Amino acid sequence: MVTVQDGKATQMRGNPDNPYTRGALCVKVNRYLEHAGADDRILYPLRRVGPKGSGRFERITWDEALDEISTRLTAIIDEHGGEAIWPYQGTGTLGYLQGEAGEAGRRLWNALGASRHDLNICSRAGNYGLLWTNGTPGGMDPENLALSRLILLWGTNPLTSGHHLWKFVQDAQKNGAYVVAIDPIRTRSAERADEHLPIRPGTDGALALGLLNVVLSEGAEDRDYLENHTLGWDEFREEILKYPPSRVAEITGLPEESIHNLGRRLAHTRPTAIRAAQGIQRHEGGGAALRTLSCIPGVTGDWRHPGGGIAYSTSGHMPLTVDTRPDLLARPVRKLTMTRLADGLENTAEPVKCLWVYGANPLGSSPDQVRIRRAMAREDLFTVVMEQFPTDTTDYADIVLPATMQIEHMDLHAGYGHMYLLWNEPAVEPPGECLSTTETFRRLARHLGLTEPSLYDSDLELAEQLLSGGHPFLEGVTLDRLRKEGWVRLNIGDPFTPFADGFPTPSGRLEFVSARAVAAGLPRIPVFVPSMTARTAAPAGYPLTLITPASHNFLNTIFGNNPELLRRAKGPRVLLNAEDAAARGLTDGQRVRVFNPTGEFMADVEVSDKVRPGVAATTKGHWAKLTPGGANANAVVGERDADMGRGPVYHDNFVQVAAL
Ligand SMILES: Nc1nc2c(c(=O)[nH]1)N[C@H]1C(S)=C(S)[C@@H](COP(=O)(O)OP(=O)(O)OC[C@H]3O[C@@H](n4cnc5c(=O)[nH]c(N)nc54)[C@H](O)[C@@H]3O)O[C@H]1N2
Ligand SMILES: Nc1nc2c(c(=O)[nH]1)N[C@H]1C(S)=C(S)[C@@H](COP(=O)(O)OP(=O)(O)OC[C@H]3O[C@@H](n4cnc5c(=O)[nH]c(N)nc54)[C@H](O)[C@@H]3O)O[C@H]1N2
Ligand SMILES: [Mo]
Repeated sequence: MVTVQDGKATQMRGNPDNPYTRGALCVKVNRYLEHAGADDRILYPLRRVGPKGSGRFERITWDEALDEISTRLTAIIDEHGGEAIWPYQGTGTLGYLQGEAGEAGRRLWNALGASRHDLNICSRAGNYGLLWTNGTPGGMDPENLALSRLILLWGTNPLTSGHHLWKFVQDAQKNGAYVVAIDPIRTRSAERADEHLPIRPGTDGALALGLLNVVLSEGAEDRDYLENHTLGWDEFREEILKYPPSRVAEITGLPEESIHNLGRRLAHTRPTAIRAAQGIQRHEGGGAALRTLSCIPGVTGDWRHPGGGIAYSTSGHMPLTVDTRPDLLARPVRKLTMTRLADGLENTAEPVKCLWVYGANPLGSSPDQVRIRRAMAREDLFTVVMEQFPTDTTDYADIVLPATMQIEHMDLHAGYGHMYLLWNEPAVEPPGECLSTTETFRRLARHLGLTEPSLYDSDLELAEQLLSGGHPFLEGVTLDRLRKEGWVRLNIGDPFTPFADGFPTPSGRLEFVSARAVAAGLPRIPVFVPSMTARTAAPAGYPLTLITPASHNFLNTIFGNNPELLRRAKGPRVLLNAEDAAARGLTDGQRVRVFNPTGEFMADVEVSDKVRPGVAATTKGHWAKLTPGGANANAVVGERDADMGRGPVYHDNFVQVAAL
């Protein structure tokens, strides 16, 4: 809710009537209006005047910008074909109109024959893991955590990365639920849990099998559920039997007793909810980890009970129709992978000649910063960035187009942590000459002389199309109602029991054995796949596993230039256990290099018992150019793939830490 006086937004609050947020905003969004009016906001189209990377620009008009873009794009398409254009869309906004959920702009890219873009940077490996088992990445309604008796916060730190969920955890705790955080770091959330299991990174699949091993020893598997609702139990059971707690203790670095105890709790507590989010799957075994975790409710029968099951992302349940008009493509085109930007730009056989970045900040957020920086400096690469702020990435743009923020444009949102649709009505006029994503693409289409009518659909027309699919979850959900009420809960019943009528898998059952996984080259049943750092001996000289989760003060790299939030973040820090700090002669507060053969960044050491020996922890989100040394944590993250969907491996890299 935004209060506007004389055309200016003066106050922003959460709506206390909203059942999911109950009116609370987070540390970052509390400063949203300050951010929208910040001095460094980009207000006009810009053309580069200095060398790439210098961030030196001159102001130009929209017409000049669109002329230059049209000329360059047309020449590139004539000479190299449309596939030489890479529309690099990120998660800056998840909106269905202006952002990634609706693949904003894709109709125009299809009309131009541009390469497709696989936005796999966030949750892809886990999505697949769940898909093989349940047929969908969607699972529990996170609100139902309030009904759980045992909650496993598995590789997620909701008090930092999605604090609305915490109210439901607290409701459950008040009703006597036991909460366990499984995380190599003792996070804010772990501190408020009843128990913290400081697992060795990348070994979660083994823990899941070990817990199920105890469930079997207790004779607590739900035989009726296994018989009637699952596929392949006998085979999966054999796998579970290979992981007694003693073996799992060795793999995970957890005390055998803790595994026994939690296994017994899991065996005898219904309903049990597993909340796993994206953190756990940012490593080479991430997909397999989610696949294994998602089998737990199949064994315990938890899907029978509201408050039982696994909650990962709710986006898999969203019933909106996104029509990107693939029929506008004259012929099939290649798909380029978001997490492989350096590789993509280094490809000389089929070169990328135009990189079009929107809602993304690859120089801050994508893996292998050093190579990306080098590749983006290529003089023959025409780079356009639609942005709100002068980021690390805009510094390499040829043309920067000023973009609106949430309070200035229209959007339809769903989100990935709840079961509502939300309408975003613009509250104020855009400042300067900022344009929304949809309007920018409509103007570009006109400038290019394209006649396809669907490229000119208005925001309201697009919203109507999104709601037009006739999905049962949309019964009673109209655009009018959304605009009037602001948000509408999907028509899913309350409490929502997603698999009451079976699973959307080929067999209609929860699949321990998956023929589709086999067809994708994966094992028939979930097996433990350790991360790279858990699987291989550390290379000489780089003994520490670095994990780089969400910062409390930034949203990915968004807000990374807000002075107050930067101050609160206290600079990039790297947490080291006292043992690891002492072995390197490092003291608390000391500035250090964190490095490996991929690159290096600087940070201040925090000596802390929050991390286990062998693990170093920092956060994502710091802008490279605002950091000493000009690099952030992604300078040491390799461009490697997770086991499924080519997901990124942000929490799966070996490093060394040393004094400057
Ligand atoms: N404040 C804030 N909130 C955010 C974001 C932000 O940048 N800042 N980003 C948003 C986005 S885009 C996303 S995708 C979500 C992500 O939110 P989360 O899923 O919570 O993801 P992460 O912060 O990456 O990691 C969560 C936890 O996983 C732990 N972890 C790392 N590796 C392992 C492992 O191998 N096993 C286990 N068990 N735990 C592990 C980390 O220590 C960390 O505490 O957050 C969203 N919310
Ligand atoms: N080391 C490390 N790196 C990570 C992660 C990690 O855990 N560790 N997490 C990864 C995850 S989960 C994600 S989702 C990615 C995010 O990576 P990206 O998708 O690149 O997201 P951001 O870095 O937040 O950059 C988004 C940019 O979009 C801009 N923006 C916001 N709204 C709009 C809009 O409406 N229009 C336009 N044109 N621009 C807009 C913002 O100003 C911002 O600069 O980062 C990944 N990077
Ligand atoms: Mo994400």
